[in-house]
Order: sequence, then C-alpha cells, then structure tokens
Amino acid sequence: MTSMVGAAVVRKEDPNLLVGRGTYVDNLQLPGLLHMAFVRSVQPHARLRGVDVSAALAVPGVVAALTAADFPGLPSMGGPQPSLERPHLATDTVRFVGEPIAVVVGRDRYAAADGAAAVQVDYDPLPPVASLDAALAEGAPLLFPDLGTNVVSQVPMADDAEAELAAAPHRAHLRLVNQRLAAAPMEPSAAAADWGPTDLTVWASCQAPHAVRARLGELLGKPSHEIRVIAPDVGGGFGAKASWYPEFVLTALLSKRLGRPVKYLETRSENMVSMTQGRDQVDEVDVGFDDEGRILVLRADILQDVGGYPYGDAVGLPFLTMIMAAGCYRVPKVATGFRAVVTNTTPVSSYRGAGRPEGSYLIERVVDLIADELGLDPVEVRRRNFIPRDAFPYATHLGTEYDSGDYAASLSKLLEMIDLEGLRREQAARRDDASRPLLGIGFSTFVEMGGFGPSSLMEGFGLLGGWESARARVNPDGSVVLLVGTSPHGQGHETMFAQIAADVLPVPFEQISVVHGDTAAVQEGIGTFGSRSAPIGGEAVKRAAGRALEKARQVAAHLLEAAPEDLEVSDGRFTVRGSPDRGLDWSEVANKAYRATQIGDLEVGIEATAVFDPPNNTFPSGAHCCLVEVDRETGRVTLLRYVAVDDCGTVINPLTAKGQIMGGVAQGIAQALYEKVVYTEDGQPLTTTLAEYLVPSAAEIPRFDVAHTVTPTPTNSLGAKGLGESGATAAPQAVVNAVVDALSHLGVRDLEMPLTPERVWRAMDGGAR
Ligand code: MCN
Repeated sequence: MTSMVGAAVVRKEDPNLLVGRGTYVDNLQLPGLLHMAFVRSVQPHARLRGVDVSAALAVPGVVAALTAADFPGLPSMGGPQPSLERPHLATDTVRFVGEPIAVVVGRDRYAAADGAAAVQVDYDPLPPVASLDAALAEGAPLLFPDLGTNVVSQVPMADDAEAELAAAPHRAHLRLVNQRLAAAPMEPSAAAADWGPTDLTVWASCQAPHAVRARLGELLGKPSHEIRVIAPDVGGGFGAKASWYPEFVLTALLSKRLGRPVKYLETRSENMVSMTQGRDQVDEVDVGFDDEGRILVLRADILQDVGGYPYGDAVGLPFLTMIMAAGCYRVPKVATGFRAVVTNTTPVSSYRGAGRPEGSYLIERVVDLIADELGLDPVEVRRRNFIPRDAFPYATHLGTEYDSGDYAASLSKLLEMIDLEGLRREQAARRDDASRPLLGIGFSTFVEMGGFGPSSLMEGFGLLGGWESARARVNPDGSVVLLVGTSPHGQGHETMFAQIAADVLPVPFEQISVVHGDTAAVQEGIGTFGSRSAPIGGEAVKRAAGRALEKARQVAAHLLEAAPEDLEVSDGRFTVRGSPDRGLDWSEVANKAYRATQIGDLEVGIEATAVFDPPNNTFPSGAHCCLVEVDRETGRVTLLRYVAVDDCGTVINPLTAKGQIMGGVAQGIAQALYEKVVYTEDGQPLTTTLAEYLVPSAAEIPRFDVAHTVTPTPTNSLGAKGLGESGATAAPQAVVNAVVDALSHLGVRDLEMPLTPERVWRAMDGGAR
C-alpha cells in the first residue's frame, strides 16, 4: 500500500471555502440576534473622568449601552501580577488607543456603531510613552505608577561575557530592530454568544476553543459542561487569535442580560488597534570571532515592547529569542538577557514565530556581518559554524535540547538549486554597469522551535498542558471520523490528519473526515499554535487510529474465530494468516462491531482516544536564499527569486507544506520590505487601515522554489517536526541579507526593516553611487 503520509493530496477543506460555503462567525444568523459595538479610547493614556452613554440610548435601534460599572464582579483579563492586570472594559485609566471603554448593543451593526459614536467620554489626558526609548527615559511617565518603572519583567544577564568579547580577535556590534507587526488576518476578531436558560454557546474566531471555554468558565463562574465554544471556519489567526479578547466574555454577558444572542465583528480599523500585535523588539548584539569567522562569543541584550498591558506570553517572547539566539551554530559562549517594557500602544503577544524569528534574525545578520568584516563568503562562514549532524541531541546555552538536524545538508541542497558562482559574476558585472539595477544574494540558515511542547514546559506558560488529543470513531459503514483537539485556521488539518489515519486504518483517505473546533463534540484539547498540530496532534491521531484498529482486529478475530495476533490486514481486509480465503472486509467488521448479538463479550462499537504528550519540542530548520534587485535611482527592492529548503522531518503533505512555507515566507518578506505598525510620538496609531499598513499582495511575492531535506525528529513516531512558522522565521533575514549584499560594495553593513525605497535610497546616498 502506498503511504498517504508524504502524498501531495489536495486539501479536503477547500471545496467549501472556494465556493463561499465556509461558515465564519459573521455568517451566523440566529433568531433575535443583536449586535455589539465597542466605544474605544481615542487617547493613548488618560484618566477616565466619566463615560456618559445617555446619548447612545437615544439612537434609534440601540437597546443597551454599558460601561465597566455595569459588569460588577467581572474579573480582569489577567496579567503577570495583579497590579498589571487589564480590565475587560477600562475602569479608571486607558493605556492605548483602541482600548475598550464601553459597549453598545443595537438591533443591527449600524445602530450599534451609531450608538457607540454618540457615547461621551471625558478624558483627563496623561503624558504618553509610545516607544521603548520614551518608556525607558529618565523620568518617563509611568503606565503603572505603583510599579515605579515601565519595565514589567526582566531576566538580567548573569555574565555579560565582556571578558570573552575583549579577548576575541575580532568583535562587532549590531543594533537590530524587529519592528512591530499587525497580524491582519483576513477575518478580524469575531464572537457571538447565546446564553439560554442554562447553557451558554460562544462562537469565537480563535485558535484554542477549549482554552476559551476554560477562561469563560473562570470569569463567569460557570461549569464547563454548561459552556460550548465553537471555532467555526477561522479566516487566519497567525498567533494573534490565541490571545484572549474582551468580546468573548462581553457578548456572553450581554446575551445573558438581554435574553438574546449577541454578535460582535471587529472592523479592519479596530483590528489594527485591538488585535494583539507582534515583534517590536530591539536587540543590542555583540559578537566576538576569530580570523576564520568562527563565532567565539555572542551577547544579546533584548528589549521587548509589550504595549499597554503585559500579557503572559508577551513576556515569554524575549525568552524564546534568548533560547534561539545562537541559531544553528555552535557558539562556545552566549550571554543573553531581556527587559520587557510597557508603552501606550496596542498590547503585543504571539505572532507567527513569536520570539524565534527575532532570534533567527539576530544570529543570521551577525553571520553576514562577520563575513563582511573578514571578506569571507557568507556561505562559508555558516558552514564553519554549523552544529555538526553528529552532535544531536544538542544542548544549547540555555539547556534547550535541539532534537535532530543536518544544517549543512539543507545548505548544500540549496546551493544545488542556485548557480551561486554565476550569480556572483552577474552581481559584479552589474556593479560596473551604472545603467543596471544592483543584484543582491541573501542567505538564511535557520533553526526554529516548533511543536509546543511538553506539558512540563507549557504548564509554566499557564496552559493546561502541552499534549494533544485525538479520537478515532469508526462508523458502522466503515468510514471514519477523527475528532481532534487542535483548531486549524488555514493550515489544512482535515487533510493532514486524514492522511495520517489512512496509513493506519484500512480506510481510504476519502472516507475519513475530521471534526475540530467544537468543545461539545471534541474531547479536551489544547489548540493550534507553536507549530504543534502535525508533530503532537498528528501523533495523537496516529495512536488513536492504531487503537481503533486493534479494536477492529478483536472484532474480526471473534467473527473469524481466530486469535487477533493471527490476523493480517491488507487491501481493506482482515485475513487469517496462512488462510487467505478466510477473511472479512473492513466495512463488514465495522458493521458487525455495532451488532451486539454477534460480537460475544466485546463492547459495541469501534472508537478510541489517544493523548500524546511529547518528550520535547521539535526543531525544524532549513536554508533559504533570496535574490533581489535594487533600483539605483529609487532604492526600490524587487524580489527576483526565493528558494527555500526546509527540514521539517517527515513531510506529511508536500502540497500543504509548500503552502505553509510560502505563506510564512510571504509574511517574512512583508516584514523585511513593507509592514510596520507606526505610532506618533504621542501614541496615536498611524497605520489603522490597509492603505497605511502595507500587507503585500501576491504581485509582490516572487517566484518560489521549495525543497526539503528530511531529518526525522525522534520525539514522535511520525518523525514530523512543526513547520507552520518556519517561513516567517527564515525569510526576513534572507531578504535583508540580500539587500545589504547588493549594497555592500558601498560600505552598507546594515539596514533597518522595513527596507522602504527611501531607506535604501538614503543608504545609497540618494542614488549618488
Ligand atoms: N505539515 C506537513 N508536514 C510536517 C509539518 C506540517 O505537511 N512535518 C503541514 C500540514 O499540512 C499541517 C501544516 O503544515 O497542517 C501546519 O502544521 P504545523 O507545523 O504542525 O503547524 P500548526 O498546524 O500547529 O499551525 C500553527 C502555525 C502557526 S503557530 C501560525 S502562527 C500559523 C501557521 O501555522 N498561522 C497560520 N500557519 C498558518 N496558515 C494560515 N493559512 N493561516 C494562519 O493564520
């Protein structure tokens, strides 16, 4: 039987989505549905003197207008410590533009929006701090005065490695900025709630419905069995839909109060100030190296902007950067530390890669800088520093254990796909011909941390666990339903999980469907983030399917009057070893399994659950190369080609894997060239529409070549590592390295993202060179 794992199967989920038959939260039409709108702060930092909702109540169609005072006893959204907690609706202080202050409910969205516009908020403005520099300045205004500082969390460097840096034959410094990014999913945040006489149903555009149910239970004091959370089709999340949002609980409370279902759909401009944002990290990096370009010591001092309120995972971001700071290189001494800082801006949290792209950017820019300083080939510097393939499992400076990898193999494969020598000749020729654009070649050899992650680690991040669950249910006709605890939002899980189960069970891929995202249907699960669904959820599916097969074997053995261990399974049939005529088709076995009168003492049905808690994270890696052209007159960067060699261990589906890489790389290109959330010095956001926040379209994304090397992970029996964040982790530095490479003969050694034409043009002295 050919294996389904590894087959490039088209996605099961696409037919519905392609013909507009997806079901998103906003497609819900419930009888008597009301619509909620927020009144959001227009001030970045202010005391609230008063909120007057009376004018809203006079707007036709408005049925309610409420402030925090109307929700007595509603706990806060939480925070790392009680004094830093964020309320669901602002009580006395607002700390970023967009923070919700009041809610208005209308018979339709328009009435609710008109009502929200009519609410009068009396602000007493406080001085804002809208950047790390401003927040850390002497005498800076404080967001939480009781704390006495805007630094909300830190890990100081135990040893700053100054002695090693001073002793190194060469040393260099870089200040690297990972600008703030907006997740900007196609579907903004959305929630709807229907609170009946006993039970509450919440539809939420989220990545982890079971976690949303648990939080609702805590906040509402309601047991989980009376709460059902449904994540229907979710139009992208990119990590930001793993965050908790006030709309999840406020729609529920409003539904209870008004006795009708209530829905909320964020507008795009609200999304650009309300949904948690990503990156926003500044790294001061020092490196010491020898004459051959070997890295001897690395120091990274990390500053993380966490926005107006510190979320638990936001302070985890720089921690992940620390873990991954040395990338795929053997560095004898690594010193890292961070400070997480609050500013009067939208809160920052997980965004595709969450702290690891920042680490990868850091080390990959450093490697190129070393090559530049020594006049060496950046490919060669990488090779000289790689952790060798026989060094795995490899313990990093912080004790994290890389599971497996062969970094040199990915780079070699990449080099087979490009003609580096030819490109270098072309680059030199272009430099001598002022009529032609400059050519740049950029490399990124990265390692990522995916497959989050053992319970021992994830419990520390405040999660229920790091395991994942799956249930395989065989129907009486032999078809199979998988119920999975992960919750996809674009990744193609229905396809991937069906492929895995089709390799275990004698059932065609087409006869396996997947149910996810509904706490009433699916057993307890953790959710989708940290590129965990393939390595952890996939293994759970494999095990559940294996257990279902064992049950079916028992049924078949009973029916065939043979011992279970004497049965063979092939071509959709159970046969008795040595007597191929004595056999039963899978569908007959499935059907008989439900006939209590025919299966003796066996329990009716075929259904099995498995929960998999991995022993470690997985560490996907790869080598990417980007070719760019830089216009000498305008500084405009054009991407000519992008080549990605990824090692995610066993590739479950090359087609969806390619989609994941392309999507992630597109986000990385977006960071390198286009996207940046911008605030004025006084805390006003300037990028509140997609006219100012430049999400690239397909037209800006170049030709892709994708290939794989395969170093299976030992952490699961599939050998699969997580892949969903690799592209976003690898790409920014591939692009930046390419542009710096194009300009290196002009003495350019670094450029800050995004590489706008203006920035590049200035680096070329306004096109003078
Ligand atoms: N895959 C594979 N072989 C592997 C690993 C993965 O074929 N060894 C393929 C499978 O098709 C699988 C997909 O890649 O469905 C992603 O698997 P995995 O790496 O386990 O990642 P998750 O499914 O857990 O997805 C999370 C990850 C994260 S953290 C973000 S952020 C992200 C992403 O995936 N956000 C996305 N991909 C996204 N894709 C879309 N369209 N939209 C988002 O919001």
